[in-house]
Amino acid sequence: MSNRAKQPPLDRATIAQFGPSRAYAAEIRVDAGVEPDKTVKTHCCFCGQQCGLQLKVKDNTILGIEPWYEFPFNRGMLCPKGVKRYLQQGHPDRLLHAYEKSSESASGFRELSYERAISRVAEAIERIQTEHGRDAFAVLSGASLTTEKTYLMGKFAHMCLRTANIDYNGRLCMVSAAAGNKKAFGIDRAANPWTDILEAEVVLVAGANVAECAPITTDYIWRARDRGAKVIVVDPRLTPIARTCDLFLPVKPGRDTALFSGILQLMIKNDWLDHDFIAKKTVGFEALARSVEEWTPRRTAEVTGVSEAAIRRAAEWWGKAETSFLMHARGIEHHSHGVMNVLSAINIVLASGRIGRPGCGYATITGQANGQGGREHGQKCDQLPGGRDLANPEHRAYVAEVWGIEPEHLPQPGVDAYEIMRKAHAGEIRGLLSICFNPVVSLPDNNFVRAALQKLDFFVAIDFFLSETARYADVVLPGSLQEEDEGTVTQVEGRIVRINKAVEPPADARQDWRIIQDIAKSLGRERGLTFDSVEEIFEELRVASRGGVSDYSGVTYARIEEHFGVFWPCRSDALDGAPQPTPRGTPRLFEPGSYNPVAKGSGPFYFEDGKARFNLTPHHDPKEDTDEEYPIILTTGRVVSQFLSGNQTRRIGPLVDHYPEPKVEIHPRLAARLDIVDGDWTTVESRRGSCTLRASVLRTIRPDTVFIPYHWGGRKSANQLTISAQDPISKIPEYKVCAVRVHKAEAAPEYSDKLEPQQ
Ligand SMILES: Nc1nc2c(c(=O)[nH]1)N[C@H]1C(S)=C(S)[C@@H](COP(=O)(O)OP(=O)(O)OC[C@H]3O[C@@H](n4cnc5c(=O)[nH]c(N)nc54)[C@H](O)[C@@H]3O)O[C@H]1N2
Ligand SMILES: Nc1nc2c(c(=O)[nH]1)N[C@H]1C(S)=C(S)[C@@H](COP(=O)(O)OP(=O)(O)OC[C@H]3O[C@@H](n4cnc5c(=O)[nH]c(N)nc54)[C@H](O)[C@@H]3O)O[C@H]1N2
Ligand code: SF4
Ligand SMILES: [Mo]
Repeated sequence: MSNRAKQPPLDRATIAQFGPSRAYAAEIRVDAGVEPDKTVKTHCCFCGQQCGLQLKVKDNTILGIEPWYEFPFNRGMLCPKGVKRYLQQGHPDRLLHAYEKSSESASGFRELSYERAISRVAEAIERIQTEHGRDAFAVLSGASLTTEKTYLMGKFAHMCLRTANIDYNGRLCMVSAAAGNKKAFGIDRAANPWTDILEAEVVLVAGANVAECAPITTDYIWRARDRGAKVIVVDPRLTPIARTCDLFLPVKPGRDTALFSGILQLMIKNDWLDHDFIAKKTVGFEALARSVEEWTPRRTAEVTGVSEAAIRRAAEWWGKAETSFLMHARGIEHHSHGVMNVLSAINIVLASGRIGRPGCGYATITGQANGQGGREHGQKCDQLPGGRDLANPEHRAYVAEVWGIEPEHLPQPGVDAYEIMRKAHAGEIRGLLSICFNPVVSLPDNNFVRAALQKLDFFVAIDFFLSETARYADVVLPGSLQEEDEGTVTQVEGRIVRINKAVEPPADARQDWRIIQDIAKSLGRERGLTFDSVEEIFEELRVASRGGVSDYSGVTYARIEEHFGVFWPCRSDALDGAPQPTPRGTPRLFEPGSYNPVAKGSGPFYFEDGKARFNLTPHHDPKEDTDEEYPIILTTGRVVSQFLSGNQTRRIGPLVDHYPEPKVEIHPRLAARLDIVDGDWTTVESRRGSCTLRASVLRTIRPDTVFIPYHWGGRKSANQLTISAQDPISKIPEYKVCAVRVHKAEAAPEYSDKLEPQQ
């Protein structure tokens, strides 16, 4: 219960928080002097920080939020999105019923009963799989779903539909980091809890706009800085965190491998290395050392656009530090050589020996709410629960046994999310179920994606707001908001936390896992998909993950509640001869004696010999570099008040007011050359599409680069321009570099400044 003073009565300010337009005019039901029936401790539905907060609930309505000061990660702090998230519930755009496509209705859809919608989906699946084979029906899933749901989605695809083709939106997000971490450490998780940031002498932030995208992490970095840490930021833009750093390296987009190789070259030359660690705990250093010899400061400066002096200073600070923390995010990962970038960052961590100790850390910053848990339990195209591999016979046998099927029953690995679109376009995939994914906005070169969706025989989307993607669906099913269900998610540190249910889904809307089970039942293939509760799913997931790298077998809901989360791997008490798990699991990886199901030797890393791997990381230019025709680099990303495809945050008035429209960030020198002034309508063209937006002329970006945030659809979508080139290992798209030309628009576009939340 709130012990704060009562809120003032409904007033203009309160109404204003819903924003100006009807689309944002959520029913006014603010906490205006109303005492809630209950407050529910849970977590934010948006990013991977997974801030703890409390929802205030009265009569199945969320009135607002209260801080949850005791939750240790964010200690009550929230960013603007977390504060306003509750305005989604009861929003007039909320899908309350199932819909089917109809040419007779002006909206293009007509309502149908939930039961009829489910049987339409089942009939379509049956027909497509009978006529075209099981793999002709594909599934796209999402990492904003709870871990229980992601586990269920993998089981639904692999055991019920028996299709090879399931993949998820983390393909656009975490896969370069995941592949790099697995190659170097054998495990894919932040190596340290965030409290280790506070102990670091040097904090290196590469390709991460932490102040806008991982806001709570800013607090950790600033607290470290207050204790004397030096902060180094690598980004083509002077982001808010960069404005407060000690050393800024304004790298040219797509050149991070060269930069890290240059730093390593200086570390070797000056002997800023941990020889003991390298000898005892790693393999591959010699070959790497030879390969980076060519990365002299001069050459590194030429390729990266960062001054030699800055490179030398970064290497010296990093090289000489006693403790340090390196973190990176999509800025180095969204590339056709994203895995190489990640590996080159890991190389300088391993060479320093500063990992697996207090104050010595490394992490990739997880993006989506469950970007971590959502990539562990079988909704990736090559994966089974527990981080197991679909291609590995032992792994198949283990999971098949848990599921009570023969291993041959499991399909072989399928294709990635973008390849699913290519196969749809080619007519090989005929049907698609998409849940928690808005590919029409979020995939690169999205004119192609739209064309692919139009070729499908049948498409069903499960969402709570009609997304740009759901508009292409034959059937739309009303799923659940995060606050309408319970479960677990794994946040940025590898900490598994509890999502608690605050309200019931309205009208015909159903919890997502029930919808999936209803489809299975209607297909007559419900075996293994008859769970009665979310906890029952979790209990099975514990068994299915046991012995895998992502081992959750020792995690229980009660333990999570008791300890403000449990860090995986956490093995079951019940395993023969296993050590008792520490109640909080494994907050810091790679410590001597910490649980490791893979290493047979004495080393702490997740390979049989227990040793980490150095990897060779040759530099490659981006797939589409600039040329005379397209002379400017486009890079894309985020702003603080909008989230991902924007299907949620473009409906929250105060967030829209904060940043209503995408703008093109452009340096004054480039703007002057193009005769563009701040606020001018500006056309950005690539080989794939063009987009006219207002210019935001500012000094915080490299003059050879423009930046557009991608949270909008239709004609405002940055992904009309981006390239579908992918990393060969991780298959992540190259969102961070393509070539464009820029000019002042002849006239304002017809959509002008109008707010278009639902185009
Ligand atoms: N407000 C908000 N927060 C979010 C999200 C959101 O949509 N909105 N999304 C969440 C998700 S899913 C994710 S993945 C994370 C993403 O979090 P971030 O990765 O921090 O965000 P981005 O804006 O995608 O890119 C980060 C930075 O990379 C820089 N960059 C571009 N090209 C390069 C390059 O070649 N090298 C380097 N070193 N840097 C480069 C950009 O200038 C940008 O500042 O944020 C999460 N948090
Ligand atoms: N140009 C460019 N493009 C990018 C990026 C970039 O930096 N630049 N970043 C990429 C990254 S890192 C990411 S993560 C992707 C994200 O791309 P998407 O995953 O497509 O974006 P979301 O907005 O999360 O889409 C999720 C959809 O599911 C719905 N949804 C959310 N939660 C739930 C739920 O619990 N149940 C159900 N049923 N539905 C739910 C939302 O309403 C929304 O329509 O975008 C990528 N696209
Ligand atoms: S969006 Fe991320 S940082 Fe902001 S409140 Fe939610 S979880 Fe915390
Ligand atoms: Mo992401």
